[in-house]
This record gives sequence, C-alpha cells and structure tokens, in this order.
Amino acid sequence: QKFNVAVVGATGAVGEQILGLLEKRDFPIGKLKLLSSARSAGTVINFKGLDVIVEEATPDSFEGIDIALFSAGGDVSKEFAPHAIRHGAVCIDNTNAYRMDPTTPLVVPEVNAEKINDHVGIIANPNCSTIQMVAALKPLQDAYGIDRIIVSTYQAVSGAGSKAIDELLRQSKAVLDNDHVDPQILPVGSLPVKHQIAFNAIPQIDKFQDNGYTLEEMKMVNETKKIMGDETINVTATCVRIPVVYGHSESVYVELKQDYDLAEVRNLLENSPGITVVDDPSTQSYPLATEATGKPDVFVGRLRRDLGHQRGLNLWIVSDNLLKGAAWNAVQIAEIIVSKHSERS
Ligand code: 11C
Repeated sequence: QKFNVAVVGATGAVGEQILGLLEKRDFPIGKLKLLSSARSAGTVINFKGLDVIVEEATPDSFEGIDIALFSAGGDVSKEFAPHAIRHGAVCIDNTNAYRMDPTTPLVVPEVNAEKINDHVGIIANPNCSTIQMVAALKPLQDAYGIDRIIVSTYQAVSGAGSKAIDELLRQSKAVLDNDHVDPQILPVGSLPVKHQIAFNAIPQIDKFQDNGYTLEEMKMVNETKKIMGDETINVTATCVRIPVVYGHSESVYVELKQDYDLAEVRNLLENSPGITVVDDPSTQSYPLATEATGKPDVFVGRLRRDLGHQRGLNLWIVSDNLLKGAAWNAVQIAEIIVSKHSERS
C-alpha cells in the first residue's frame, strides 16, 4: 500500500532532511506534494530521480493527502494543519504549535510510541534538545525513576535554520579576515538586539519568558514532563548557542529515585534502541557533534556518579539536531503510522 505524503517547509533545513530520509528509507509514497511559502514556491527538488516543483501551500493543497509532515514554523502549522485534517490527513508537526495541547500526543518513539494511537489528527514532534535528552534518559526512568534533571545545552546554529548557518560561516570568515562583524539573525531573528555567534557562546535560545527562562529552556522543562509522562520530574535547563553547525550537545545531571550501579546503567543504555554509548576515558572516547552529524542515533558518554549525591549521575548527550532532533523522529512516527495501517488492512 502507498501513502500520499505532503511535506510543508520542503525547502527548509529540516524539510530537506525529511525528503532525504523518505528517499533513503524507501517510504511507500504514492503521490508526493512539496509545499512552502509563496517565496520558495517554484523551487525544483529532485526526489528519487524525478523533479518535483514546490508549490505554495493553500487550504486545498491537502486534498487526497494521507500524511502531512510540517516543518515551516508554528504559524504555518496553525494555519494549515486544520485544513490537512479536514482533508483526512494525519499531521506530524515539527513545530511548537501543538506540543503542549492536551489532545495532541508528543512523541519520541523510543519513549512513548504508544501515544501515537491517541491522536486526533496531529502528532507533535518535540523540540530537538528535548528529544535527545528524553531518549537517553528513558531507560533510566524505567529502571530507577527520575527525581530531577539539570541540563545545560551547547546547541548548533542549524537549530535556528539555514540563515543562522550562513551567519556563523560569514561571521567566522569576517573575524579571521579582521573584517566588521554584523550580526543579523542570532539569537532571535525577530528581536532587535543581535549578538555575534562566531567564536562566542550565547546563553539565549528563543525569546525570554516572564519567569526569566527562555522559551527553549521552558520547552525542555514542559515537554520532558509530558513525554516521560511524569509531572513530578523537576527539570531545570540553561540553553546556549555555540558556533557549531550541526549536532546539539548536552551536559545532563540526573538524580534517580533509587540507588544505581554504574555498570548496570551503561549496560541498560547499550541495550536501548537508538542509543549508542561512547564512553572510554582511556582512549579519550566520548560523543562529539562532529561524529554524530549525519547519524540517526543519540550518543551518550562521560557517565559518572556525582561526587556529592549517591543517586546523582552525570552524562554527556549528543545527537544530530536535524535528524533525531527533527526529521528522523518525524519519519519514525510516519513509519509507525504506516505499519499500524498495514497491520489493520
Ligand atoms: C534551536 N531547538 O536549536 C531549536 C530549534 O521548537 O522545534 C527547534 C525549534 C522547535 O534553535
């Protein structure tokens, strides 16, 4: 059986990765519709040897579509997901638009794939920095329970889109050439103040909220509780943009509810799907953004017990933010929908 698929935001950094995965995994596509804003409409994208013209998304673009993958920003999802649902499509939304809506499942397949069954038209794909953290912590939650998480992130500029990648490269060259650096995109394109990202670290990702945390930090707090299905987990986050193009890194301190054995933790992680443990101080082996780029897994290392808390554990978690953090998680969800459909028919 084939499925008609729409990709909204086909020309963006995540859309490009989604198309690459649909092609590589031979997703059972009948008709493929590539949609975008008016600005990018007309772009030609090659998919499996065929040229597909990107069309401007309209309310009727979704006629006959079975699965619609959205990654064109929250406003676009809010405008068009209801139309996709009206035409009978299941939406997999990679934006912040519906994540905390109580009727929308927020899914990381390794953590809560069963929630896909509860959807009423939309399944939300979590924020990239949340996805890699909860995927790595799920085996620990199952084995010991989690009391609290303290996370600091080191996030790649690609999380802020293709323009932020260009900005890092342009600024890096300007600094090396002793030219004037003129920040235009980061930390947040729509805010008046901009900061240099080249050779810098910016402790602001997305807009500040009234409580002094940024939206990115609050996504990590709220989404983690929802995905892990436990409102009592205490999460505190500091999210930082660094001059890396691909791959988010995270320093995570977790306090478990029960005593743990470090060798057992390592063993649990090594045997968990989608997780690769890279952790050997004797060979200076640990996860690196450069090594994680282009790979679907979440990489975990630097496992060590806290020196002051018996149930405290430190980890270093790295993943490709455009793959497991976005496109791959969305395509995994789409593959599960397809397999459930095939089981039924
Ligand atoms: C970043 N995490 O690195 C953001 C990008 O809510 O899907 C993903 C934004 C989102 O800037």
